[in-house]
Amino acid sequence: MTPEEEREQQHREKVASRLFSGRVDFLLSAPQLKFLPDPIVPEIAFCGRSNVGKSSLLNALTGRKAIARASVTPGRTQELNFFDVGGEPGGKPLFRLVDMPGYGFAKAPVKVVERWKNLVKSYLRGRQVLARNLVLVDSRHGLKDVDREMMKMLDEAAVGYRIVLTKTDKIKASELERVANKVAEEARKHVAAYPELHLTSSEKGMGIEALRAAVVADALGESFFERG
Ligand SMILES: Nc1nc2c(ncn2[C@@H]2O[C@H](COP(=O)(O)OP(=O)(O)OP(=O)(O)O)[C@@H](O)[C@H]2O)c(=O)[nH]1
Ligand SMILES: [Mg+2]
Repeated sequence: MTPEEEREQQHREKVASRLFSGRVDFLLSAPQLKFLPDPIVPEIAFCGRSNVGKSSLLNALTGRKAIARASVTPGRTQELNFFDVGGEPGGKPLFRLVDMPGYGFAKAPVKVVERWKNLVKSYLRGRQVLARNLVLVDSRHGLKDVDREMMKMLDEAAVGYRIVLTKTDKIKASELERVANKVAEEARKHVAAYPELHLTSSEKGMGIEALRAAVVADALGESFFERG
């Protein structure tokens, strides 16, 4: 990055962090499609395998310790959970974050898994206001077949997504580089995937500010950062 680009990026991160330090409210949990909120603002969805760190990342981005668990069983999201970001409390938000149930949860009964899967798929395929997906991948494990399946589905639905490596505090830098290169190489074969990966740790804060800026840009456009 040139010094000019670096200043611009710092500005974007500052604007995004200020937005997230304002209003973030839990809106509702939707166990079925018919309970989705009216599609009135852009939405950014968090998907990924069970336990990959979706709810933790949502907490880290919003700077709230446990907002993504306010209304759900700890550590196991079972519904689509919507959060209003920006705007006046009680009024129309600027955009929404959507915490999703994880896929590939082996211990859940088959019927329950099928129900979550259908809910997630229907939402991802049919939601007009869905601006972007974050596909979370555990940095220790890299891509698994269930992730590839999800990415293929998003490619087909033509829903753009960012791949976010999580829990980077848990592995060595050399190992992280190896996994990141491998995932990036595979991502290039997926038409709807962003070429650059996000390396994050919700625990240590790594990559969180940059991801905040990316999420705000995806939801509201680059013009939101314009000075003046
Ligand atoms: N060390 C470390 N642990 C993390 C990080 N992010 C999440 N975890 C831990 O990983 C576990 C799962 O995190 P969740 O955020 O509940 O994962 P999830 O993807 O929402 O899980 P489901 O809702 O079941 O799909 C928790 O014990 C977290 O504390 C991280 O960046 N670093
Ligand atoms: Mg969760």
